[in-house]
Amino acid sequence: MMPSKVVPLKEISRVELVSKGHNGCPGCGMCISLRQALKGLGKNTVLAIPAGCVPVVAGGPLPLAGLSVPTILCSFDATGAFIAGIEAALDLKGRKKGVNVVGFAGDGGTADIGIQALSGAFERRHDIIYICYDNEAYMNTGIQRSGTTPYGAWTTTTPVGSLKHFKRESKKDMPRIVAAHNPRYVATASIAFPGDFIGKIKRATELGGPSYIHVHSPCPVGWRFPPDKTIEIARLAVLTGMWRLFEIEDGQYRLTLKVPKRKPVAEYLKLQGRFRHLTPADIEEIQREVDKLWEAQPA
Ligand SMILES: Cc1ncc(C[n+]2csc(CCOP(=O)(O)OP(=O)(O)O)c2C)c(N)n1
Ligand code: SF4
Repeated sequence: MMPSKVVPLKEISRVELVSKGHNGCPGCGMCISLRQALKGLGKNTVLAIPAGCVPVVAGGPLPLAGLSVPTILCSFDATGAFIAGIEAALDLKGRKKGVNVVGFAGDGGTADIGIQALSGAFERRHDIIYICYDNEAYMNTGIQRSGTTPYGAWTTTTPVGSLKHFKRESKKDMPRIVAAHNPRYVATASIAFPGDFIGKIKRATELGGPSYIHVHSPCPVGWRFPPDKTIEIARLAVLTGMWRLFEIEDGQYRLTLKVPKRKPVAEYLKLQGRFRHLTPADIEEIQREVDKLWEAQPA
């Protein structure tokens, strides 16, 4: 296994493949994920994006918005099938060399409705890169719960009134589900660690897929925090152990960021309105679960 290399900040590409003036919300973590991902991928990339917030950025009014790579808007449930088909067609025409075929989909489009197409594409071992931006809910249609919404969170389908109906189920572990397909590469990433994220994207492009990268992407609108806190919250997710940075290359696991002394999860939770209703006992419960998960997983 060759570990991915953290790209030093001054070596990150200055080329902007996401246009200025797009329609994404201020402080949107998904927009930052997309911008960072494309800096790692470069312009020889074909992108498939399903319904969700990402088409808002890719398909705004010209000439203000758009992406400077060929992009196809695919159906919500079929990102995996679209990129598999694009890759097969490029191969047939002898035009695949040097081209990254990439799906960039939300957690709803990946962990819930798109999981079958993703699983099929990975089982058939297509040379593709699938990036899931995880804003932990269906944001574009109004903040509904998804399989990756964490335990304890308010969403419009896990509402909190006098009865506390917050999300009772834990976060679906999508990277491990994909890892069970034995792809070339699986990694998690965070927009607060762009050098690590871009290094992992580059590793995926070198390997020749299938590769999967799951990037944690805070959403100020759905998580209820001011737009200037996006990176602070993304960083706290990692430093509290709520989000873990690792990679698995050809089955070999490696933690890519060691956190010697994790901060209390309360520091992460208290900055977000979606967790405002939690009692100290609820927070202790979340802390216990994070500790258990951290101890159970390889270091
Ligand atoms: C088959 C199908 N079902 C439902 C929808 C409606 N829909 C559009 S975007 C979306 C939510 C997408 O959520 P996610 O993938 O998490 O991306 P986000 O909106 O958070 O960016 C839904 C349910 C659709 N377009 N197609
Ligand atoms: S709702 Fe959230 S994910 Fe969607 S564009 Fe706005 S900040 Fe980004």
